[in-house]
Amino acid sequence: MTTVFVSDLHLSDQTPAMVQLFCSLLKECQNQATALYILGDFFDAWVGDDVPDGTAKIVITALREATSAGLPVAIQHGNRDFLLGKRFFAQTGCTLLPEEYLLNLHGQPVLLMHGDSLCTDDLAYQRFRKRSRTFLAKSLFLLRSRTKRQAIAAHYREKSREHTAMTAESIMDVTQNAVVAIMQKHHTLHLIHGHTHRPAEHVFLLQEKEASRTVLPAWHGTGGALICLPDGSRKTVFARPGTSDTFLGPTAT
Ligand SMILES: [Mn+2]
Repeated sequence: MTTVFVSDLHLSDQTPAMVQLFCSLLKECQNQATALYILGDFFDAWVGDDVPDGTAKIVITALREATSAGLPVAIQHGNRDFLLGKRFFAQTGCTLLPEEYLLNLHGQPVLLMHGDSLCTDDLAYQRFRKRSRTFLAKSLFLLRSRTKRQAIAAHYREKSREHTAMTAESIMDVTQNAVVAIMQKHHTLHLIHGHTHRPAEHVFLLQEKEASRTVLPAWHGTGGALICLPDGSRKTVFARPGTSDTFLGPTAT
């Protein structure tokens, strides 16, 4: 059976085709996968578990169905949806994974992360990240009205767009130093993350052993997923919404 990894779907009311594509991925996983891992930025924005918007309602219902049918779905926070909270996980039956999660994948330890904490050259972002993730900052934010929270989130998205436009590409990527340090900390030779929207398989030496870092694709116009098979092989597959494309191929009969 296969294990499926996705990240950076950035689902919102503005992306109905991607929401539908995710629901069809869930169905495929329900039939053909042992587990689904969502490594952050599942939603383009999440300002609290109360009063979910249309997209959130559709996704919560679909997740509930999939987990009730026996599919384990595990989720990590991304920088856009780190406020996904207890109520969301209770409603969907999904599991919240910590920021750094070491998975035993078919006998091999694999580190799962969203990836934003690895962009250590982006000092402005790391400062913001630290400030916004404290218990106090999150609690104060959640005390505000939903309208105010949405306005604040929109403001930060705009600031993020400006920052992205003004900052060199290399600064917004992960740094190899951070990658090596985190992999050594967890004694693993394989890291899977998202966040940078630069899907790739990077192979390098780590203490004289071959190590790899798989970067998951973002769902821009096309959906993408990493498929890992029990024999240790893996591939990134893409599916276009509104077509007969599938992520896992035809159901075996
Ligand atoms: Mn991200």
